[in-house]
Amino acid sequence: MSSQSRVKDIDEDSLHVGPPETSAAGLKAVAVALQRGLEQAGPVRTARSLLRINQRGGFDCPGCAWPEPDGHRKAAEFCENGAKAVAEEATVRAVTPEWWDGHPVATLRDKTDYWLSKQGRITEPVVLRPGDDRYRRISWTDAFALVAEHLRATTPERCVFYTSGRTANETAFMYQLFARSLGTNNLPDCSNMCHESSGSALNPTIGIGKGTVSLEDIHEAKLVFVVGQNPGTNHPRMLSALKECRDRGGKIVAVNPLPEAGLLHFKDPQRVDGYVGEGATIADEFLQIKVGGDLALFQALGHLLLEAEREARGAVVDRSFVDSQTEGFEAYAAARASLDWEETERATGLTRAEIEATARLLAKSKATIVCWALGLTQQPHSVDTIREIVNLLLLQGNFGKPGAGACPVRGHSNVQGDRTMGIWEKPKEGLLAALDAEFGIASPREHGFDSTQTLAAFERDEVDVFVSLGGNFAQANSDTAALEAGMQRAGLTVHISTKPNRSHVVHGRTSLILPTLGRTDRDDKHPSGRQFLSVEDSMSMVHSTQGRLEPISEHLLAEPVIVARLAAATLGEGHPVDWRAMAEDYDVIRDHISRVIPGFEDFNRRVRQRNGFQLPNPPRDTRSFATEAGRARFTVSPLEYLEPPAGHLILQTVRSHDQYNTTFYGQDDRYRGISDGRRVILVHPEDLAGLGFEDRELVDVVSVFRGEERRADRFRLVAYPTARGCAAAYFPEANALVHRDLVARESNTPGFKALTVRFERHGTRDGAGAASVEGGRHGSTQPAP
Ligand SMILES: Nc1nc2c(c(=O)[nH]1)N[C@H]1C(S)=C(S)[C@@H](COP(=O)(O)OP(=O)(O)OC[C@H]3O[C@@H](n4cnc5c(=O)[nH]c(N)nc54)[C@H](O)[C@@H]3O)O[C@H]1N2
Ligand SMILES: Nc1nc2c(c(=O)[nH]1)N[C@H]1C(S)=C(S)[C@@H](COP(=O)(O)OP(=O)(O)OC[C@H]3O[C@@H](n4cnc5c(=O)[nH]c(N)nc54)[C@H](O)[C@@H]3O)O[C@H]1N2
Ligand SMILES: [Mo]
Repeated sequence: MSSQSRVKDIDEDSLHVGPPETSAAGLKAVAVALQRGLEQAGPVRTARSLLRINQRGGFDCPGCAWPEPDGHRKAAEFCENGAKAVAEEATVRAVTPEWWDGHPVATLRDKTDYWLSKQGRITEPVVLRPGDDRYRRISWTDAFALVAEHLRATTPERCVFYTSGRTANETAFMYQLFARSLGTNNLPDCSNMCHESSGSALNPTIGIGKGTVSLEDIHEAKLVFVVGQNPGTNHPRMLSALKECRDRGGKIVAVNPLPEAGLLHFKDPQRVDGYVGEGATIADEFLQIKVGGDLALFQALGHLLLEAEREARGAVVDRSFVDSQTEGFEAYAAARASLDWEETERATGLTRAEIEATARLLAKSKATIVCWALGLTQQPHSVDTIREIVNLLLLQGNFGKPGAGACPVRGHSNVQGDRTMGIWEKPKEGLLAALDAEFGIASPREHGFDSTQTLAAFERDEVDVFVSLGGNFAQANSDTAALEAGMQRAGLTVHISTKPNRSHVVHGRTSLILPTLGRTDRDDKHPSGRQFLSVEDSMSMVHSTQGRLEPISEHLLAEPVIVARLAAATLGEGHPVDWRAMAEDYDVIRDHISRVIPGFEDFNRRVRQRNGFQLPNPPRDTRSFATEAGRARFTVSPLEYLEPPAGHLILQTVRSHDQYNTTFYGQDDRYRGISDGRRVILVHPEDLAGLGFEDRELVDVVSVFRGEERRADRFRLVAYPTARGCAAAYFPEANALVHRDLVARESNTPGFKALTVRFERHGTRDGAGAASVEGGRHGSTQPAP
């Protein structure tokens, strides 16, 4: 057995709970980052990679989509979690064909994603054939031929091409071109589960599905809302921008059910004075809202702004902007003319005084930005909530002026770019027509599956081939048990991956794992020499990314090469697209993109500029709105919030400080004081008492949706200062509880932050002992390491 299989898996019985921290970053963050790097990659690779993160000519941090400052980059423009992401990829631990041979998949199904990922980087393609019990080595040529055989044996609408948002622009462009050449728009991606609600709200109201601010705007804003977001963990470099804003006199309002450390104080690890004391204050106001209460909050703020405007005409509402650039104001003003304060306080968990104080800050501010992330996107009424943010911004003319705008803070480092490149199950006609004209293909017009529809298609046995460009679909999506069972009935699953994960071991009847170069790896096996790729950040900046590290294995192929060879093998000689030319020289891909995707004209030259280039953004650039009416739209939504029945709480799911989505870097959720265990549910102490449970009690969790129940066993209750009536658990442990039909209206994004749950003392259920979905995969049943 190889040495790394001695990695100790999570043992839930070792759970440790201490007090939550009240400030983020600081010296500890630097120390943890370096230690993880040294453990995984050794000193030389750690130094080489950390010095190149987010530097010109270096690689884009695979951690998150927060932009890089373009004026003066610090020597190390990195954060603890970016460094951990890099260590995870730069590891020298190897998962070889011999490793797979020593680990039949049945044994791997008992492991957590922590253990799987810690085994290291996959070094060669492997296949698992029907009837076999483990993955075995396969040549690249045979692997591509096998996929081609399966794709050709079925019809395109039974094939699904999933993308995770780390995929670079060039790869994403080729991948969607491949799917459409084959004849399907089945292009679900992680953004279906992430910020889809933001796009669904922004596109029809402001004419673009992206944010409208730049990093400089955050610095210049007079007021920044940080709503439903935990930047200290998930976008740590954002804290520097918020601090800069405060240093220049701006105010910050944080809205969150959890008092997240990074929202309270920040110790700048780039500055010596950032190491001591409690750090700089981040939030001037912290609104500890109930999960799902934001729509009520933003409606109340709109009401109060209109009231303030009535008292001092012209002081609050930007009438000339509203009159010349928007429509729907009268209906909006009428809908917000009255307010039921009692219901607002119940929906938000906030007091009228708190909301009024926030409204005064807002009324006074001449430049406001609202930032938000998943706390707003994963609830039934998410799209309404985000439209309500747009209403507020429109009222005060907060578009197209410095320091103002909408800022959905994206997740995966290129999730926004993937959509720009055409990864979308509902493509616009313009894109398809441009593809057809450029390549002489006939793209299908029928819309494809998003991630939720893919889950349903798996359940109905309508998926023959599932190709996954990165990601861990089985763990990322809802209804884990049903999804895994469905995936296992598919004919072929293909995973283009860097590291082992759960999706590899709940595979289709035939399964392939195709190992690829990552962001940090050098990509130089091309006739025209070393290649680079490009990405788009949360603020629509496109720039190059190029790895420098020696790849862990000579057998790895770059993602564009894998996609090109898959396509060539499947579509055959006579196909009009020259896949090989694109794989040999990425400039060829970029030339195609420059003719197909608006905003990418002269791509090859502009991507080589010092800081790349910014994509056009009409609301920001020219205060114009490419909606149907050519104006920004006010909208009216009914009030909606989450109210659990008696004996139940609303459960939201969050990331720990030591994970990247379904990959766990470690077991230390430092800021929340929780370590060495993940099956926990954070509950307010008074709610615990009210429900008759005690801190640290072991419970089984039951979720309820439209009369159906889902169960997940053995979670530890932890008394925690969350908002009343609400609870929090980690993603993905809680995904087994999410019913597939619990989704946001319009965007179809799973309701990962809107579960209704109750607890049962572990083992006290009628007929206790019946296996439940996740019952077999908790620490205490792990085989001894
Ligand atoms: N280190 C690290 N970085 C990451 C990731 C990672 O896993 N690890 N993931 C990346 C990805 S793909 C994404 S999408 C982003 C995610 O970034 P975040 O959105 O910050 O991620 P979550 O952990 O889901 O945190 C959601 C936050 O919203 C709050 N919240 C929950 N419900 C509500 C609500 O109803 N109202 C309000 N106002 N707040 C609420 C939660 O308490 C929590 O603070 O991060 C990206 N960056
Ligand atoms: N309950 C709950 N569920 C959620 C969420 C939540 O907040 N709560 N958040 C949702 C969100 S926002 C998202 S974005 C999804 C995430 O869903 P995914 O994007 O599908 O999941 P990840 O965990 O980011 O994918 C990790 C895997 O990607 C592979 N990988 C890493 N780097 C590379 C690379 O460079 N190339 C390739 N080809 N592969 C690579 C590795 O094999 C690794 O195992 O999960 C969603 N699920
Ligand atoms: Mo995400």
